[in-house]
Amino acid sequence: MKNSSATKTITINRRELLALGGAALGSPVLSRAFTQTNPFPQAPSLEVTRQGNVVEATLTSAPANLNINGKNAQLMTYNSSLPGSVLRVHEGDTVRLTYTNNLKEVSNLHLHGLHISPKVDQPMLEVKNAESHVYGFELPKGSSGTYWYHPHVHGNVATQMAAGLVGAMIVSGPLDAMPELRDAEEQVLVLKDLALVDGKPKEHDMMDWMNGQEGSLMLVNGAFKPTLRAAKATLRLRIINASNARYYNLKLESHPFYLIATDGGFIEKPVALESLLLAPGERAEVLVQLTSEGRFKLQNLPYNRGIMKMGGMSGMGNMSGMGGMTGSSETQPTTLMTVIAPSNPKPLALPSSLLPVEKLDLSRTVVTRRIEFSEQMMQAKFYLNQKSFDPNRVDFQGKLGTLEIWELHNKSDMDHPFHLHSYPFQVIDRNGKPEPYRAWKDVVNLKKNDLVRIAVPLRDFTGMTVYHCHVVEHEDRGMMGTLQVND
Ligand SMILES: [Cu+2]
Repeated sequence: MKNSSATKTITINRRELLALGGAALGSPVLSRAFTQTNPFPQAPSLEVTRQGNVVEATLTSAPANLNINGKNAQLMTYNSSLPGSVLRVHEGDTVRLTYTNNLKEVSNLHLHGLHISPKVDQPMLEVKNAESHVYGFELPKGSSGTYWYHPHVHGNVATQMAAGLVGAMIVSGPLDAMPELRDAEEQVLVLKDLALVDGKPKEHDMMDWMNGQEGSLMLVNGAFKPTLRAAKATLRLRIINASNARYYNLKLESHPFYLIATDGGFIEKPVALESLLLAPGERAEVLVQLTSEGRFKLQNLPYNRGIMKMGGMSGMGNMSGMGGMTGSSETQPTTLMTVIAPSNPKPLALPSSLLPVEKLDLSRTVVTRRIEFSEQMMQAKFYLNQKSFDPNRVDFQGKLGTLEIWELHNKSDMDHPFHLHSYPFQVIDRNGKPEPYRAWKDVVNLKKNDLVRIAVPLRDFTGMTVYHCHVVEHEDRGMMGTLQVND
């Protein structure tokens, strides 16, 4: 959130309240003072200039002091806010995004999830201090959905994201006009945890590099446990896991989620879910039907991703600063935010169908590749096919316009979320079990021993890009490979 009065809380103690007189007790103003100490901050929109379908915007990464949960924090931000402002664009738009780096270290932008050329979304590009780079691209038809942006310079990703460099990107499209979606209350939820020590991002220690760093401040749009007073009885939540390593296993009290979109946009019809697991980098859009008045907690349920625990770590190097600051893998549900339903809520009907998702013809597959995930935990080294990332090595060469199957095999002891840039894929099956619905994805989680098969159409763009684990510490420590797509 902006460093403004947005985080100001209204506090009033019992004596002051009594002094105001008993008659005031039931007044809406006072009850709000008690229930809404941290208002839900709407993710601000990035200012854009639009001429027809040409959109221009600027993003600047720089150090900034922000008020996080009532305390000053020295972070790295896009345009001085946490999260960065939402870039809102439309299918078919031509976007000209000028990125300026005012950090004292190299950075760049990754436009996570967009099907755009790797020559634009260049993972190896380095934008130095005080330099700018223009990202120019066109948003393909059918790409409406929830995306995000973050840095991608190998070796700097984990520390820069841990310092706050994340932001949302929303591509709208024709389907958003259907009444069941248009008339819902849309909210963007950027889930970003922070590990702060003395108001600064905690320095990564060995455990952080091994497990990926989790922060005990689990923020929603930069706010700690905010309260959303819903104006409408149907919510459309666009949820982004923008955390370095934390998994979110979400549940809203007394309400199922109706999944309508995954990483790459709409699915064919809503799918009811009791809980929703989002690995780092993943997104989902869900509808929530608030059918009764009340306050409902959005909780993060415990999820075991197989991380190394302190107990087994005697004799390790620098373990300082662990304690409460690295709140990893909670064993109890944690409240992320609270939703207050409107009075006399009458939710909209669910859409009966959304968007057809292309059925890929797997008989046309030209190559089947295999990627094995492994780790040397004690050295915090992570490998794909026994190799550490080398930007000068081409790991896979693909042919433009062909369909590939990739077999992702997790032979390590912890979960790894696999991410491929520029080319969205579909999950075919997991350990031989077909996926329950068709969806475009750019992140898929691999549990220990999982063998997940994905179908990867190499469409529209040639160039060199990367695939990697989206626990960004693992990416920085080698768990990344290169894909060269040729004519
Ligand atoms: Cu990983």
